[in-house]
Amino acid sequence: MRRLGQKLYTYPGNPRAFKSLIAAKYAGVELELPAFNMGVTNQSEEFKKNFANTAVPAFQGAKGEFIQESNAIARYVLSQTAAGAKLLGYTPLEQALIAQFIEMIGALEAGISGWLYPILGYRTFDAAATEEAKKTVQKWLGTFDKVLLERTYLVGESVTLADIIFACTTLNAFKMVRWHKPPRTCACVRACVSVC
Ligand SMILES: N[C@@H](CCC(=O)N[C@@H](CS)C(=O)NCC(=O)O)C(=O)O
Repeated sequence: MRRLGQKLYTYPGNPRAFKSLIAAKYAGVELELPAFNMGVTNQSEEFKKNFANTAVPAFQGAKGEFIQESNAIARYVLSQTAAGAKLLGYTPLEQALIAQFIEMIGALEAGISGWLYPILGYRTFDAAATEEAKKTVQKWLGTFDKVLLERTYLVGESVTLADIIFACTTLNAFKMVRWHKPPRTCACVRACVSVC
C-alpha cells in the first residue's frame, strides 16, 4: 500500500526529518518534500493555521492530519503499513523497551544540542554549559555502549523505531566531533544508517 499526498515540511539535511524519511522507506510509503524556506514557509499564516508551532519537521497527511515532533511523525508513518508497524514492536514488552530507549535518546539529544549548537552558530558559546553538555553526552553514550555490548539492535533482532531515532539523533555528533576513543555506538549508528 502506497499512501500518496503526504507531505513533510523540512529544510534539506535535517536529521530530525531523516527519521520519518527512513520510516517511510521501511513502511513503503511516499513522503513529498514541498518547497520549503526556513523562517518563511514555517512563519506563514497557512503553516501557523495548521500546526501548533513553527518547528519542523512537520507532517501533513492526505486526510488533513497535521503532526509535529519528529518522533511522533516517524511513528505515524511506520504505523501505516504492516511492514512499517513491525518496527514499532509486536509485544507490549518490545513496545515498552522501544519507548524506554526513545526517552533515553531524548536525554542524549539534550546533551548533543548543548554541545553542537554553539559550534553550528545556533547558540552563544558558554564554556561551563558546553562542559555540562559533554558530560551528558558521555553519560548517555556510556549507557548505549553498555546496552550494545551484546546486541546489534536496541530492541530485538532487527531495526526498530528506536534504532532509527538513535541513528538520526547521533548523526551530527558522529559527523562533527573528533572522538579520542570512539564509543561502540559508532558501530550501531553505522549499521542503522547503512541499512536505511
Ligand atoms: N522536538 C522537535 C524539535 C523541532 C525543532 O526544534 N526544529 C527546529 C529545526 S531542527 C525548528 O524548526 N526551529 C524553528 C522554529 O521552531 O521555528 C522535533 O523533534 O521535531
